[in-house]
Amino acid sequence: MEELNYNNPSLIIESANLKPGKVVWRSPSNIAIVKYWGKHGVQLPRNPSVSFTLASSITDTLIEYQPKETPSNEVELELYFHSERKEDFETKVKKYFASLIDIFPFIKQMSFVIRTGNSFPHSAGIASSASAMSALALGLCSIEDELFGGFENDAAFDKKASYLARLGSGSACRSIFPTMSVWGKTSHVEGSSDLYGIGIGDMVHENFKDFHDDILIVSGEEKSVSSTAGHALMEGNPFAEPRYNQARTNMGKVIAAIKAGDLETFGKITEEEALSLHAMMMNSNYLLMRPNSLKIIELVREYRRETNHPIYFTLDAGPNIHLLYPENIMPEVRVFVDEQLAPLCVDNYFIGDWVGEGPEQQ
Ligand code: 2P0
Repeated sequence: MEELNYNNPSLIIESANLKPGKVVWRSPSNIAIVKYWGKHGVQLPRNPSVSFTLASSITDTLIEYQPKETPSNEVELELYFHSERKEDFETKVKKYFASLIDIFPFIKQMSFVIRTGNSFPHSAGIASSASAMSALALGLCSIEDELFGGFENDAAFDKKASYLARLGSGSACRSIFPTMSVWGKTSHVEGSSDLYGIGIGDMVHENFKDFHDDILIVSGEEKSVSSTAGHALMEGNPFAEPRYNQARTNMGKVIAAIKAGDLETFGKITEEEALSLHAMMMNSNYLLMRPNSLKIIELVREYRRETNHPIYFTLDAGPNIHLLYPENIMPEVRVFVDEQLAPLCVDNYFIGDWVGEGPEQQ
């Protein structure tokens, strides 16, 4: 595997130069087409994955830093989520920062206050780890940039941010780039790596660049199995190896379809991947779909048969349905969603999202 060592003992500030500062990043969530499900080592994927970067499902994160009153090896950090101290998330971020001290020794010299919030309601049941952890990783890279400079170019910055985001949450490393990203070594994409995501926007056919993702909220309940537990379950799953091979093969097929603008192949693989992910969970005795998830899937397939429209579903490791389709059929699809699918959602709620331009520094 590729060697990449970001450990850098020289990222320590002379105490005379320690000054307070702040950075703000807005970073999006992403939706996987070929799914990452199963990991090993330090946040390394068992198979490559590819995702759409979203536009409206975002996390805003402000990191304020100031010199510690007394230097120590402890991470000093307070975290406010939508203006309220959130201790469980704070503990997670503290651990994350502590794990990065060899890469960013300046973490030990500072005390941090993090103010963060999501555009989507907590009850939407959307995994926020991709947007949240990518925003934090970008923030830390910006602090490095402000204090030490030294990034050769934007690509070097993005690569490091993606690497660090991966250490926070695997899927987060795909949120750094516009349009679409690939994470995990695959012969089908040059430059791909298990260590960080790469942007593949330049190889995406026009047909996919204006895709919509209507996220249909079938249940707002907490996930019954966390991602960490879900990945771990793959270790004892007798279908794990065939599943990883299926994902590797699907990467080849879907990357070719993404380049060629082949909506049909794209759609077939997208749905197969979603159902295969859920089949893995069912094999571990978890049923993550709800009755309305299945009703929506049936309705989408029926609507596709009747209209011939390129409209496809996918799911994360939960009951909500992501409805993927191109902009040109949006007016018609929205009638279908409003009349037939929204009534199957909690309070008729869905989030109209679309393919996005990636993170922004504020
Ligand atoms: C994905 N998911 O590719 C897959 C599909 C959910 C279903 O990546 O343990 O939160 O933080 O590395 O990234 C969710 O897992 O897991 C996920 P960790 P993560 O988007």
